[in-house]
Amino acid sequence: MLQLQNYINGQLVAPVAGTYLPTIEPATGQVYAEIPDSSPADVARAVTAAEAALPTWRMLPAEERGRLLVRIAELLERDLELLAQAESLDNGKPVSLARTVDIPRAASNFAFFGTAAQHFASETHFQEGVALNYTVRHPLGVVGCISPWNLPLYLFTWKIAPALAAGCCVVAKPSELTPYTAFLLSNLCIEAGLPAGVLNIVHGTGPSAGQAIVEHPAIKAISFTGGTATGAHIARTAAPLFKKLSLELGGKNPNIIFADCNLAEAVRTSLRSSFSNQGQICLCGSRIFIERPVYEVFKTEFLQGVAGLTIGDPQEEGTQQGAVVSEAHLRKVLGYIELAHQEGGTLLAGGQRIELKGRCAGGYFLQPTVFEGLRPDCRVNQEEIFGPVVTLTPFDTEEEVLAWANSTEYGLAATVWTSNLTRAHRVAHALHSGIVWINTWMHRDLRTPFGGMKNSGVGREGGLEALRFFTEPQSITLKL
Ligand code: TXE
Repeated sequence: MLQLQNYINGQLVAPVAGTYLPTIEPATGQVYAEIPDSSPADVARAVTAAEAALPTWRMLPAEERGRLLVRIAELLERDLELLAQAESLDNGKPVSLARTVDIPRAASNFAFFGTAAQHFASETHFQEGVALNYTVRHPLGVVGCISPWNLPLYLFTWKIAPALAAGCCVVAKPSELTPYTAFLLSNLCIEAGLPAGVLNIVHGTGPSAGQAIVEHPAIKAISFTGGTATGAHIARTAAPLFKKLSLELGGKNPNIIFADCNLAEAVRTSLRSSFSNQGQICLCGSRIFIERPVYEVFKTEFLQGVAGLTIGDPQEEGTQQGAVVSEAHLRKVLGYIELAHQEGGTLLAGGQRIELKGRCAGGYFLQPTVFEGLRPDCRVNQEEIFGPVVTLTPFDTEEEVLAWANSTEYGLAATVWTSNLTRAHRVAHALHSGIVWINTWMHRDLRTPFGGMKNSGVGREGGLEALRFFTEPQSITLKL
């Protein structure tokens, strides 16, 4: 059986305690590999290696650091097919999605921050005849990056690349549910010639390896993406240690469809924003609000689209819907479907687990599910389900839909569909949401600030925001 190893001090190493955890292929329910069940001792080794590498790495010119990151991007592109297959195996997502979204984006993350480091500038404040104030941005030091299972390599590299570009050394942990592409990345870092200790990848569970990263006194910052409850726990642990925190947490994103929009485009894109990656993207829209005059036509066309989705073995080319990530997650999502019935919802599509035949007989497949008739304040419309389940709700006025859109504890992303430019901006500004897409979804420019309001997180990733996060500003004043 495939056995993954930690990547510490430039080498692939076994965990100190010698214990491993099974990892399961969601499409089959079968164990396909084992991963180090790392303990605080492994994290301590990784931190020691990172501290030793730091003085040289931070003093390297940004151009040289950038060249290494760009080299890693090239290797990710070279191995795109292998990595896409691995991501699909590990996560249950369609291989076509991994090939077109996850892996290309992981390569872009390295290429983007490899070059961004050379464009990073700090501020100067000149007081005429009195003083010159300037800001130096020092790398923070050794930082921790903890990522989730839904977009494994995509989100792992989204944290690691800016940290390395900023001159930090990194101890990173991928989700224990999806460790495979992070392991393959270790090999590519070795091949690229990344100096030993600059990046260390420790596998294992949240309560053991993850907690040790958050608690380690030499780790200056934590960049975390995951569930809101875990984020709150990490904040409680890190706050008394005065660590810098970037938390990208859950969402319960609204799609607002006004009657004057391009309806065909809104239906097509809403299908993607509802069910891409089996609805397991923090940016997925799960509450679809439709202006009443077009409610019935939207509903009919949307349901036709849902009926046309191909669900099956993620490794088959035509598959659009793969498996959800784990049995526990499948149960969680099924629990919300049951709750939607209890809360008085009308099931319009799906609602059941799917039992496939053959290779995928034991896999965690779920029908894309649509409900209507649920109150905007019910639990199904307030809590993050993070699966292929959406609700449709008609609305009559802009005020009403804004109140509903803003009524959850989350504020990550929203989409607005309208051809009225004035309304588009007015509604966007009124949404309590870190990201608003108008007539599109998941359109990403890596320079823009990425993150959520309210319980969707603290801080922003992306572009200069990420480089600022991983650096410590120092203000220096020279009297003239
Ligand atoms: O994520 P966790 P889970 C949401 C989604 C999902 C729910 C729970 O609603 O159903 O969260 O998912 C590590 N110290 N999202 O439980 O636990 C863990 O090992 C340090 C939204 O699977 O948040 C993994 O690497 N680390 C989301 C990472 O945290 C800890 C993506 C995320 O796992 C830790 C994923 C600890 N004490 C889930 N405990 C998004 N925003 O995209 C766990 N971890």
